[in-house]
Amino acid sequence: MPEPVGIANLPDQRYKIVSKEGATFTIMVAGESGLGKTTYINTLFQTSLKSHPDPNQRHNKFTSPHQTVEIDIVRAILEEKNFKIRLNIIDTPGFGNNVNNHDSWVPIIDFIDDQHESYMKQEQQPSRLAKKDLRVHACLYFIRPTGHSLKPLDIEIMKRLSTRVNLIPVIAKADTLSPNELDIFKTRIREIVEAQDINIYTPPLELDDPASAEHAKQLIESMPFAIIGSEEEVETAPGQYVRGRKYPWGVVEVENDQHCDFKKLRSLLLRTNMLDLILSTNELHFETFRSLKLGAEETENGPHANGDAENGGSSDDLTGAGDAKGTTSSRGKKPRRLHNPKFKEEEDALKKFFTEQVKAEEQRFRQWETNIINERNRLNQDLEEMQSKLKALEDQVKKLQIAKR
Ligand SMILES: Nc1nc2c(ncn2[C@@H]2O[C@H](COP(=O)(O)OP(=O)(O)OP(=O)(O)O)[C@@H](O)[C@H]2O)c(=O)[nH]1
Ligand SMILES: [Mg+2]
Repeated sequence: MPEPVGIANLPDQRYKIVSKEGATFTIMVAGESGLGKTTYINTLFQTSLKSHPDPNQRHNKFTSPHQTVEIDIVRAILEEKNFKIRLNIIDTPGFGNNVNNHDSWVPIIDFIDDQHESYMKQEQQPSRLAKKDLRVHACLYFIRPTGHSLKPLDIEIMKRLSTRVNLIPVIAKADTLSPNELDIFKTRIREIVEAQDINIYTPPLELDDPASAEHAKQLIESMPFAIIGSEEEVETAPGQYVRGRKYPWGVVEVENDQHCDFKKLRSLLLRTNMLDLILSTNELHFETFRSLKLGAEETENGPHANGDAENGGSSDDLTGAGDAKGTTSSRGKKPRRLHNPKFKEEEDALKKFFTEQVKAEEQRFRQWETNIINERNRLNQDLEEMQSKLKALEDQVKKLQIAKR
């Protein structure tokens, strides 16, 4: 890396914890298409860590030539002094261009869940071999710099992400908003995040260390971070080049705190909060995933069941707690949906949809029943009127017949 990231500057204790085996750190970028996710990755590491796809190899020539088309993992080793970090950067295809946007972001959620699941399976193996760990420690969610509000799609995706990973919302292409617009936009996003109960990552305030508490406070106040990405260096003064974007009216500098929050976010990710992101992923998100999954198994098996059906079974299912107990159950293969929090969410949504449909149908049926009863009453009334008319006519006929005689 051209620039030291400062991991060696971590406080001593943290340094020891992480440096024993080095650390694995995984960052994911997600958000609508064309917001500069791939560019950001390259800006963060000041190199073309990631090449943009070849436009000629794309299936759909109508989309932007740089568009990322599949989930893409770039691996790198960060080294500083004798300190090593295995870094994984997960670039995801942007969504928001399609008619059915649902399909385009489900793979991202799946990816996150699958990594938790894969890690959980490895933990349950007796082997002490180094685990392959691609659990996402920080997910940067790119928000379009509209200056207005968050889209319902953003809210929905952020909600789902925030229950799974450390979610860090960022305002993309901050150079397209004026400082005033940016302030208003930030406030609005913070309000929506709060109102919608979206659980975004908040750096912990370590009150016993005033300097780091102050830094954390600044980071919290800057959320959502406004970022600018650029893969080029531009000239600010003769012979002086910086990362930035050149406009007719001047240059916006990526690493200038007056222009955007790029440096703050980089510091959070690669220096001050890397360890907290790693630990909270393990202690909060991974544990939530694990207990949801085991909870689902328990519910299914009953509290006393050993549930070892998967031991020799499907690779889809988890080798659950039953593995340790070593008993064999005659239970068949469990449906996977009960094991995965994502499916639980979908199941709940389906249940809600189904209940609403049933209610609507019931309502329709009641209305139809009322209409039929009304119609029957009307017809009965008509019939009675006709009958009395008929009776009157018959009486008239009788009278006439008597008169004739
Ligand atoms: N003005 C401005 N343009 C940017 C910024 N970052 C990236 N861009 C431009 O936006 C375009 C899209 O950038 P990408 O990095 O390919 O966007 P992406 O989010 O990876 O897009 P997908 O792969 O389709 O999801 C490119 O032309 C970039 O040069 C920024 O901070 N400001
Ligand atoms: Mg991309």
